[in-house]
Amino acid sequence: MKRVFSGVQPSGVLTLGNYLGALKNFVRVQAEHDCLFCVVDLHALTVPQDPLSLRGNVRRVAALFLASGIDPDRATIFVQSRVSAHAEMAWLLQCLTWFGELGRMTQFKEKSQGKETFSVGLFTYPTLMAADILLYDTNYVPVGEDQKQHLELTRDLAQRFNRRYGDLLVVPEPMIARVGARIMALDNPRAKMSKSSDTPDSYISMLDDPDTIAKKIRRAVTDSDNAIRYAPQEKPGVSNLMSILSLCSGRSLEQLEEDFAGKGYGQLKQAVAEAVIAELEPIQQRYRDIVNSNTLDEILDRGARRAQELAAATLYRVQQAMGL
Ligand code: ATP
Ligand code: LTN
Repeated sequence: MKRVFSGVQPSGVLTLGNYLGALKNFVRVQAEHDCLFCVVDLHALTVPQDPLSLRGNVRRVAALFLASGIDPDRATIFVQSRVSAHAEMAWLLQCLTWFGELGRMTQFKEKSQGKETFSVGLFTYPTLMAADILLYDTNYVPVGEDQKQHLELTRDLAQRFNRRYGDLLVVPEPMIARVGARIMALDNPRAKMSKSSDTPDSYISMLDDPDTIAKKIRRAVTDSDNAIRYAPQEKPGVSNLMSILSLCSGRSLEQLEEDFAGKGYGQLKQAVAEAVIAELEPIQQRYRDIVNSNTLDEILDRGARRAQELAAATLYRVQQAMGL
C-alpha cells in the first residue's frame, strides 16, 4: 500500500475551504492507502497563538477529522508536537535548505508582508513541512493548490539529500484535486478562503449554524452580469459558488450550467446554501459527540505511538547517513 501524509494547522476553526480542499479528499483516499493525518500544532506557532485557544483548536481539528469520516481504524490521526522527530528532522533539513529558496516561498511573502516583525519560524516553516512528509516515506500528499510550492521544495530537498547521502528518502508527489483545490473568500473571490482571516464573512466555518451559512452565502460577492457560467478568471465569485455546489451536491460543473440556465444568482445562492448545510449538518452532529470524549484522547494516543515508531526509524537512518 502506498503511504499518504497530510497536515492541517490548528490556527482556527476549519473552513469550508479546508473541508473541500483537504478533509473530503482525506476521507476518499483512506480506503486504498496507508494514511497519516496530522494536526500540525508546531506550524501554528509560527504566528502568535494564545496557549488556551491553541490547545482547544488542536482538539477541534482532530474531532473534525473524525466527524468528517476519517476512520481511526484505517488511518493514523495524531498531533505533531507529540512526535519530537518532526522538530529534529526539520533542523537537519534546514541545514540542507538554501536561504534564498525559503525567501521565494509565496506563503512566507504573503504572511510577512507589511509586518514590522515576524518569527524565524515563519521563514523556516516549509522545512518543517518537508520534515513531516519525509519522515513517513510518503508517496502522496493530498493538499490544496496553495501548498504546491511547498511540495516542490520538499521534493527538491529529498532529491538533494539522496544525492548527497544515498538513496534514503522517498520523493513524494502532490495530490491536488481538479475542483475545490482553491476555494475563494466569499467577500473577495480573488483571495483564498482562509481560517485565519480577520473578517468572518469571508469564510464559512465548518461549525457555523445553518442561518449563518445561508446569510454568508447570500452576501457573497458575484458580478453584475447575470449568467451562471464557470469561468474562474472572468467570473470568480460565481465560479467559486459553482465549485462549492458541485462538490457538495456531486453534480458536475457542466451539469450545473445546464440546470441553472436562465436562472438568477438568488436561486444559485439558495441552492449553494442548502447543499452546504446538508453537507455540514451531519458532520456537526458527530463533532459534538466526539470533541469532549475520552475516545478522542485514546485515538490521539494510539496515533502518536504509531507515528513515533515510524518517524524514529527514518530519523535514525537520516542521522546515521549525515554522520551523527
Ligand atoms: P491559515 O488560514 O491559518 O493560513 P489554512 O487553512 O490556509 O490556514 P491549513 O490549515 O494548513 O492552512 O490548511 C490545511 C489544508 O487545507 C491544506 O491542504 C490547504 O491546502 C487546504 N486549504 C486551505 N485553504 C483552502 C482553500 N481556500 N481551498 C482549498 N483548500 C484549502
Ligand atoms: N503547510 C500546510 C500544512 C502542513 C502540511 C504538512 C500539509 C504542514 N505540514 C505536511 C501537508 C503535509 C498548510 O499551510 N496548509
